[in-house]
Amino acid sequence: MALLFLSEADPVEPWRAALLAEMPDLDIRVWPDQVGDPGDIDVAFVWKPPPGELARYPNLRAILSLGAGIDALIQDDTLPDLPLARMVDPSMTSTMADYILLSVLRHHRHFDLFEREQRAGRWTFVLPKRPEERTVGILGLGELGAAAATRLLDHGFNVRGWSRSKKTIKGVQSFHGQGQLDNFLEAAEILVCLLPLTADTEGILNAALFAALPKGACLINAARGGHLKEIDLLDALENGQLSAATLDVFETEPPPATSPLWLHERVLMTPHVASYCSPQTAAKGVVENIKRALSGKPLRNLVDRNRGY
Ligand code: NDP
Ligand code: OXD
Repeated sequence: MALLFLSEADPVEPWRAALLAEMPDLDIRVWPDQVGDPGDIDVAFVWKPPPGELARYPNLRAILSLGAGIDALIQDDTLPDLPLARMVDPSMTSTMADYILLSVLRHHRHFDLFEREQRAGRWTFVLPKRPEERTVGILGLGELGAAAATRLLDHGFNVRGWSRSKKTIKGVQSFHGQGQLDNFLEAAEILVCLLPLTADTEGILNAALFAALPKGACLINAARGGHLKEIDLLDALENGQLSAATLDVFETEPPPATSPLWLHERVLMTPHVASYCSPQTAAKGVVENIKRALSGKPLRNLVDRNRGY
């Protein structure tokens, strides 16, 4: 049994230690130098493999993603038609909930305003509302969205979420489907995007959606750059429909030096760090999936390729 480890973003050593602690006889082959015979590879554990690369392994049985979002993987037409699992990890879930709470509080407590006012040499005194008086809307109530919703609820915010199917999360108002999107948006003073990037959700953060939000709403996008029409965001910030944005993800990462987002006084950019997985907490689930792949059992956190997530 050999596992291909392929990522230019994740150092292998912490993964090697954590995976071997769970499965001491695992043969880990690190791409590109330690692959050996491609025919030896049973399972691939990957983040953004070069297009075409995974088609080179004739005995591959499953693909495990190092990331929660698998949009880049399934855009590769040559990706073998094998079971594909996305990453679900307690550390990833909890660091995302932290990021969303931090970003929501920054807007809710007017720190975005205070940062601008300080730079302008102005002492501007504004008191926030109570969290109970602030409605936060979350697009996507899956693994990450549901955890963020619960963290915000614990903090006293009024939380609503939108998903494909109806959800029952205590205290969270659930909206679902295209037909309920406008109702969901009409009260969302702070809008968080935690959707997967699919054909249905690409470009969803656009002028029409912004127009359905309360005037002066804030946007937090921690999902994918492809969800956002940047030009529409810039217009909405210009005309006051949106008052501020926090962006963790971009169409091109990093954005080109010419992007107006870099210096925009109402935009906070973070470098795709909203959440991160920890080999120590994720290894158990990865090894469980390796064993499932080897014994032909269905993978956990299996991606439905037709749905796109
Ligand atoms: P999940 O698959 O667990 O959840 C996705 C949610 O989106 C579900 O609630 C799903 O609805 C909903 N959804 C999907 N399509 C639609 C649609 N067309 N209309 C309405 N709702 C829809 O994903 P995760 O929570 O694990 O991750 C979400 C995304 O977060 C990832 O795909 C990735 O892009 C991003 N991400 C970003 C990171 C960062 O550091 N910035 C790190 C990790 C992930 P339903 O439940 O009904 O199926
Ligand atoms: C992602 C990740 O999907 O970092 O963005 O896992």
